[in-house]
Amino acid sequence: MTQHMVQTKRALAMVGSFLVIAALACGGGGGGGATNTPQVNVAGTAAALQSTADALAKAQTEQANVPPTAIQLPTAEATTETVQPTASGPTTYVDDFSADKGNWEVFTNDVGSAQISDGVLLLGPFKECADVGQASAPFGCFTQCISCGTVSDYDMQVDAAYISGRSDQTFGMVLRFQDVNNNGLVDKDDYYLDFELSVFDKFFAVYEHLAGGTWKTLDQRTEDNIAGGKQINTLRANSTEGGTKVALYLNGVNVETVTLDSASSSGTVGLAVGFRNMQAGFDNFSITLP
Ligand SMILES: [Ca+2]
Repeated sequence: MTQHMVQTKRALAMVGSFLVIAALACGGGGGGGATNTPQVNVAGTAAALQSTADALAKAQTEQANVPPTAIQLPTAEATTETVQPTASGPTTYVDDFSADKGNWEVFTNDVGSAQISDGVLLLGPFKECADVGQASAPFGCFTQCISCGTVSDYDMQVDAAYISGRSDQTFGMVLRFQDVNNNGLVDKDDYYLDFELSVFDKFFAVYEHLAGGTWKTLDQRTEDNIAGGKQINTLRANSTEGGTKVALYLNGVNVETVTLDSASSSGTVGLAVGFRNMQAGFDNFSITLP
């Protein structure tokens, strides 16, 4: 437990680092003041730079051909429009788990383990993380995506498969986690929401933990679209409207859409096994942020 907490604190410290890196990366497109800076290796940027150079050359030519009395200063609005960088679009972050790039909480201790190995994130088996839905002890059978940060609107997807242990347990995605006391566990005052499936009984469930200590099962239904055994199932969650609406998909089928209040509209995301004594594997994670 302690090691997990330490890992979590280390992990959270890295969130800030990633955000700084992300901000720098995002700012690269607008920081084109220095000419011929080679670090932005994007075809669209090169095309935009060429287009700008062409436009400047054209403008200079036109200015040279116009009598001085006819030159007009650009209006403030026109100037603003000219210097505005191209609006940034959605950012997609992907992880194929080919290596541990520091994007996830990884740990191995007496409680359980989350490890990146052979191109897969292996989660569990856990011994002491309690079970989802039980208020008697903090729940911790999950790993948070460090690099994803705290998010509201997102489109997240992952391939998941049962690996070993009790096959009638559930596993899936953490949709939202508000870790009030910052220990990486779902405690009484934390908000938590996940989306899990069982390959044995072929059902899915949406588990919610409310601040105050109450667990709720928002939905739990059989779903024929779930692939059984050790086959891969693709989970997707599309969180929209400021994080208050989350559409859930199993293998491309929208199986549930939950509505949340604004107090629950942001948090971290991750991967989970809902109960002890099971190991699940995850691959091809992606999340798109607006
Ligand atoms: Ca906590």
